[in-house]
Amino acid sequence: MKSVLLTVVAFFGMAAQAHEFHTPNYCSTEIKNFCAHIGYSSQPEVNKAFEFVVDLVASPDALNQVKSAEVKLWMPEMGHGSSPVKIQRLDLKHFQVSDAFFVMEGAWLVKVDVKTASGTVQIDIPFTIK
Ligand SMILES: [Cu+2]
Repeated sequence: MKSVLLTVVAFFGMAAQAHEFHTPNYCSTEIKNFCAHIGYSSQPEVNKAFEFVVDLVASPDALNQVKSAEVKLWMPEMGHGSSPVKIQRLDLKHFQVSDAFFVMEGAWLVKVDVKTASGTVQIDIPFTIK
């Protein structure tokens, strides 16, 4: 039974990593060594529902303090966002995001708000839509 459980954990751990594309890591400007990137399997297209996974990169202690996360899509040069996304936690460090609509080409930020026991960690992940 224990080995079955370990196999299942290993499988989902791998599945969460199995993305063809990744952004670099970007880190909180306030909390040291708390970073994140996104992974995705197909390239985003304007106005088409896009799915990606937010992968938090932090110490095990920090990850254990994470309660939830929120994601917003924002176009800083133009001062507008997009419709709310769906977000679901997959495991300690991975969050599945769906219904993400980049409504125009250009420079976007995937704004990640990580809610922890001691406050919110903000991480902006630049993401360009061509
Ligand atoms: Cu815009």
